[in-house]
Amino acid sequence: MTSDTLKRLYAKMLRIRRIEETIADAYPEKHMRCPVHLSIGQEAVPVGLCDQLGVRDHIYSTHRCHAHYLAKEGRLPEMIAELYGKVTGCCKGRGGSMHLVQASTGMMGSSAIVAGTIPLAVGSAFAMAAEKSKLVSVAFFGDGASEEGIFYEALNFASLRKLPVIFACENNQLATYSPQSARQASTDIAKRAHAFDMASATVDGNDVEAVYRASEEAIARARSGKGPTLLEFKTYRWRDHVGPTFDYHVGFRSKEDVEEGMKSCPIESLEKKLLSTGAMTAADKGRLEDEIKRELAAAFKFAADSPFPQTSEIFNDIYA
Ligand SMILES: Cc1ncc(C[n+]2csc(CCOP(=O)(O)OP(=O)(O)O)c2C)c(N)n1
Repeated sequence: MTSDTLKRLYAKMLRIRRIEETIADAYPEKHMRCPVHLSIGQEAVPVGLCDQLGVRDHIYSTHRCHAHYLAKEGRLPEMIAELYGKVTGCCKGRGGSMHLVQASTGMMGSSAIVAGTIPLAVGSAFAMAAEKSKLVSVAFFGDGASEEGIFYEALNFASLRKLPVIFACENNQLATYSPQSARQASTDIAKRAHAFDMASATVDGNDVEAVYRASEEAIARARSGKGPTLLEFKTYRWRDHVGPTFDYHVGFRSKEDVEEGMKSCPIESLEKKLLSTGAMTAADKGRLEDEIKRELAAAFKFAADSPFPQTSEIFNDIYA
């Protein structure tokens, strides 16, 4: 991979990390009155995959959707405004953190119903195939979602029709506070594709280069009409399942466990590589940090200055 590509991936991961850290820091101010599920530690997956998608390719996400929205070039001010419940938010302030949608950038939906968006991604791929468009649809979901029946129905239909869809499982080894090994008879999620004659791979989800390469292959397979791929990215969630802090108090993992997990930080490892090869200097990194800070300050100001929706609009944009 060229150093330009690596620097771009690094910058995207760092930006998402800083955005989520800022959300965590600002959360106690109570301007964001929705639950937040942070992806801190998991940035390599959305960045390595979405970097190779075009604006017309579709992605679908979950309750943990900030990183997906941002990696797909979702606009930051509209995301923060959405978290503030403001009318300028990407869902007019009606969705909050778990329901980020921005059709213009190909972020087609996210939902708190575990596995709920997997069939929607298959539906997009069905339409893309019918239109012979060479577009790709991606379903991001967690290891917990792979326990839902709809996951298997979606795999079957996608493989049967050779649809251009990528099932991107972010296996952070936890569903709320329950470890994967306590819930699943086999923890090898990628292997489940075999039952449907589907291509699959297990990938180090903390290594953005590995994510990029595996995604490149899956995207090429989808665009050339050869069908879906199930990618299982092994990664690690640093913060609490929900909320801005950590979850040591819950008792299922210790501070030491989390510190061990943090050693595979996708950003730190790439940063070391870029600095040691001279592809990036400390001054370059400083400039990047300053740029992100300025962007964040402007986005939070935009959210704070925006109006709330009018009560009279409450029945707009709903099915009834
Ligand atoms: C259908 C359904 N069942 C249960 C829940 C409650 N719930 C919310 S998040 C979550 C865990 C999801 O774990 P995973 O899919 O691994 O995603 P992660 O939170 O690790 O990103 C559960 C069980 C829900 N929202 N929807």
